[in-house]
Order: sequence, then C-alpha cells, then structure tokens
Amino acid sequence: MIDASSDRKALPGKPLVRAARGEALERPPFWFMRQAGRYLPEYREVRADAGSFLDLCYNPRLAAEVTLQPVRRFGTDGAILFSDILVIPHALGQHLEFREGEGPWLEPITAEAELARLSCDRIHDRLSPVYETVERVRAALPDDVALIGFAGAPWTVATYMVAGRGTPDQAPARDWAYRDPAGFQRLIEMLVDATVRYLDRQVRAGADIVQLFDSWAGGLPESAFERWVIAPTRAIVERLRKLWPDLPIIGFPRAAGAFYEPYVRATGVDVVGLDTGVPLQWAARTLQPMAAVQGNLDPRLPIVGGAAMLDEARRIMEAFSSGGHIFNLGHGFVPQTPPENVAQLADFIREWRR
Ligand code: 1CP
Repeated sequence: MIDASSDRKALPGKPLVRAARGEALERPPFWFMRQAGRYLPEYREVRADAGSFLDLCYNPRLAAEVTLQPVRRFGTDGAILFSDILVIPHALGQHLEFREGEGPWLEPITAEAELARLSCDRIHDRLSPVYETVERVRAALPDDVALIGFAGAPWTVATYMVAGRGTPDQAPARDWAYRDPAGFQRLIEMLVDATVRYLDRQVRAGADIVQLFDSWAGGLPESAFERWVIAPTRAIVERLRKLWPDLPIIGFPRAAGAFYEPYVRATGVDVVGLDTGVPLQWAARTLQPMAAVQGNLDPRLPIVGGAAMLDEARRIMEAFSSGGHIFNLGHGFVPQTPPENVAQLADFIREWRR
C-alpha cells in the first residue's frame, strides 16, 4: 500500500495543488473535465476493446491507460481518475447498466422503503478495482502532475438513483424530496457516508486532490439548495478534513448562479468549479478571496477553436491572475471536439504569463 500522506508531503510543489491552496502562479495549471473520452481516437480504441463502459471503469489496466492518455497528449497538470459518478449507487447494490447510445440506466429507488435494497457495508468489494486504477496512475504519472480523484455529490447522484436515468429537470428526486424530506434525507446520508469512504480510499491509493461533481445543483429553490446541496457537501468536507487535513477539495455546483457565494462560504471547499455562466469579475471579487477558482471556458469554444477560443481563454486567465486559479472548462468536452483545438488551447495556457 502506498503511503499517500507522506508522498504528498514529499512533493509539495505540484502546481495544481499549490493553485488549489490559493497561490497565484505564473500561469494557471490546467486540466479539462471529460479530458478522457470519446473525442480522443486513442480512447475510442481502448473503449472498443474493453466491452461495456462499466467494464472499462472496473478494469484497472485499461482505466489507468485512458486516464493517462490526455496527460501524454496535451501535457495537462492534472490527471482525473477514469471512472463514473454512478459507481457509488452500483457499489451500494443498485442495478446499473450503461446502454449504448442511451446513457446510464438504473433500477429506480423512489421511496424510503426501497432503501433496504442498498447497503454501505460492502462498497469496497465493488470499488476495489477503482482504487487499483488510482495506484497504477499514481505510479505512472510524472512527479509534477496531480492526480484528481472524484465522486458525484450526493444530490446529483441521488437524481440518477431516483429517476433511474439522466433527466432534464431531475423531477423524480425533487418530488420525493418535497413529499418526504425525512425519507429522502436517509438516501442523502447514505450517499454522504459512502462518498467519504470512497474518497478516503482514493486518497490512500494516491489521489492528491478530489472533486465533488454536483452537475445538477442548478434550479433548486433556496431551502432545497441549502439542505440537499450545501449541507451534504459540508458534511463530506468536514469528515474528509478530519481524515486528511491537507487534502484540497474542489466543489463544482454547476449552474448554482447566485448560490455560488453561500455554497463556497458554507461548505468550506478549497476550490470552486465555475460553470460557463459565472461572470468573471464577480467571481474574482466575491469567490476568489474565499477559495481558489476553477473554470470556466465554454466547452463549445474548443469545437470552434482559433481566436474565439484563445481570446476567451485569455480573458479568464487575466480575470483570475491575482489569486488561486486552475484553468478548466465550464463543463466537460463533448465528443465532437477536435483534439487539435485542445492541443492549441493547452499550448496557449502553458505559454501565457500573468
Ligand atoms: O461510452 C462512453 O465512453 C461513455 C461516456 C462517459 C464517459 C467518458 C460516461 C457515461 N462517463 C464517462 C467518464 C466520466 N464521467 C468521468 C471521467 C473522467 C474525465 O472527466 O475525463 C467523470 C469525471 C464523469 C462524471 C460524471 N458522470 C458526471 C459528472 C460530470 C458531468 O459531466 O456533469 C455525470 C453527470 C455522469 C453521468 C454520466 N456518465 C455517462 C453519461 C452519458 C452520463 C450522463 C447521463 C445524463 O445525465 O444524460
């Protein structure tokens, strides 16, 4: 077993970790959400050999290989573990499939009584290949490249567990949360618990930093945002801090709008992931004094490439140059992104100086 805590202390200089702690560097370190994936021909090749998408997630050799592909190709400052947020419901005992061309499909859990089908006790049985992937990536990465572990935040994971699939409006989870908040709370607590254990094991296996993806945080009313987005995130942050006092934690409450500020204030995340719609000057003034910022290039721009992409990248780097900033997209790459444009973007960030 790798002793990750002493490993992290021995290498305090990874640019991504320094920026996450609030240091303003000469140029921002960068990685991209969904940097491994279908837009890369080398990913499609591995994916075709792996069988299903879940087979790939649970195959440490292949999952490590696709994690490393974008680091090799673009020289990113971070590698994000290749897995999916839905391995947690799977590990809790919920049936999960990824249907080709359709996305995830789960057996829906729609009421408190159905929680009896799930259990936190044996999650590591199913998740141990993920920890092995982390160990393999850690062993293969250059010393200055940070390894980013991740999990879905409880609200976002719950939206899939309740609906059984991706939905445009997360109606099934919202309806349950309004109808029976105490019952829904039990599901959220189970997810908080599983997420802490899961991320703890990723850090033990070698992750330098972790991100909580709350992709469906947007559109909730204030009281629900506080109860289902902020409170569980704060609980995870507090529990992880007890285990790993130096671990930087990134929270990404996508589309949270005016709730970004209370989110950062109340959760205590070290870094906040900004979606494309967050105004740069507002974020620099309001959020960056409390946390490092990560983001927020429109993922459509790397499809277009050229001056439109580079001008916006420059605006983002200038706006955030006086504090902690990790360059990223406002959401993930989409499959039609030309890798050549990503290479151009990576070169541009690497050469920029504040
Ligand atoms: O066939 C394929 O290759 C499937 C496409 C794919 C990929 C590449 C899925 C299915 N998941 C992933 C990998 C993945 N997912 C990563 C790997 C690391 C990287 O970023 O390179 C990560 C971090 C995720 C996280 C994830 N999965 C999120 C949060 C981030 C986001 O995009 O908002 C969500 C919401 C999911 C669910 C999911 N997984 C896959 C799909 C198609 C979906 C979305 C379903 C939907 O709501 O429509």
